[in-house]
Amino acid sequence: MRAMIDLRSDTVTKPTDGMRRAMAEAEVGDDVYGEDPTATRLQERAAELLGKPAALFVPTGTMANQLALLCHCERGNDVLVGESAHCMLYESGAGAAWAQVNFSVVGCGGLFTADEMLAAIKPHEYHFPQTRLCVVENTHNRSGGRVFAQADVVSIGRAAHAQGIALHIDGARIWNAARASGLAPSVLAAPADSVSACFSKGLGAPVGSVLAGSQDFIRRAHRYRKMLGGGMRQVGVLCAAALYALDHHLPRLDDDHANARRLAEGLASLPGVSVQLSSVQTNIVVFDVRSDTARGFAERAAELGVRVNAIAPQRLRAVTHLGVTAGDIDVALSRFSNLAHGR
Ligand code: TLP
Repeated sequence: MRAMIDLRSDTVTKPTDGMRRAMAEAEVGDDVYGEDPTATRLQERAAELLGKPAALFVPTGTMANQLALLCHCERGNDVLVGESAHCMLYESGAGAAWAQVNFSVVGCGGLFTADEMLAAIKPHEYHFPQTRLCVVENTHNRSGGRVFAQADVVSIGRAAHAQGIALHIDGARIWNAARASGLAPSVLAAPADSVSACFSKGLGAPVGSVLAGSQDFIRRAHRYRKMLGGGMRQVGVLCAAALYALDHHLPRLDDDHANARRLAEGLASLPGVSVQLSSVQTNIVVFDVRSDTARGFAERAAELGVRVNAIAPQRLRAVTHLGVTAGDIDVALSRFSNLAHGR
């Protein structure tokens, strides 16, 4: 039987043997009592990497983003986001349910400039929701893993702060943005008041994200985490996987980026398939199909042994990760080629 090549997401990775050993050997304690040394170590390490005074381990990127909304905003506040932002569109309405915020989309395509952000701020007049927060998603998932130009993030941060608006970076894939831009995560996060980052995507840990910010911000986030049922006990088992990922899996993200490019170039050469190659900057490839629906294409691809996600009627997403080699990409391309040629 041919092996399935799973390109649906970088969340599908399984912990490596080394990571499992690190988890098994983790020193643990009850983190609700603040007594898990591995959790403490990870939080300190993440805070340092992201250049913030404090950090909090959370189970998911969704919880990290939602804690940020809860900490920065009051009910009814306006949050400026790029098109198709994860915290607006893919968190099951949590922003409306918990922080109870209003989202306004800035610009087109997910990335935006300070001028576009300034134009979206609501007037200080009682008909309008008051803009309190801006969220930059770096890399931007839905637009194909594109990296924000750092000069834009710096200008957005300055402009937001001058208007009394906070900046949060949804850095679920900030590690990919760092490798692709050559800038340290702390530099990428510097313009922001808070930043979230995931260990369970390209870094290959089974569970876990982190939220970083000021001491006071993290103290408040810690309370909200508890309220949402995210107070965890011997969580060092999971934090050990994240620490292992930080020690071993950061530079290899370059392989994922090279594999994504290889995949994108191969897909672009197939009949009925189009890819905007300039958008392929990290480990995500968004592509369009003409002669089939995206859903139909995904179903037939799965029958041939490649899994991808349909994300719009004619649009699909493929994501490279540590479970996929350059050889797998070539196999995936030959299966896609059979599909595109109706073989
Ligand atoms: N993204 C997942 C799905 O939810 C779509 C994926 O497969 O890409 N921010 C960004 C930018 C994300 O891409 C994701 C997950 C999250 C936050 C949420 O992370 P989790 O899944 O850990 O809650």
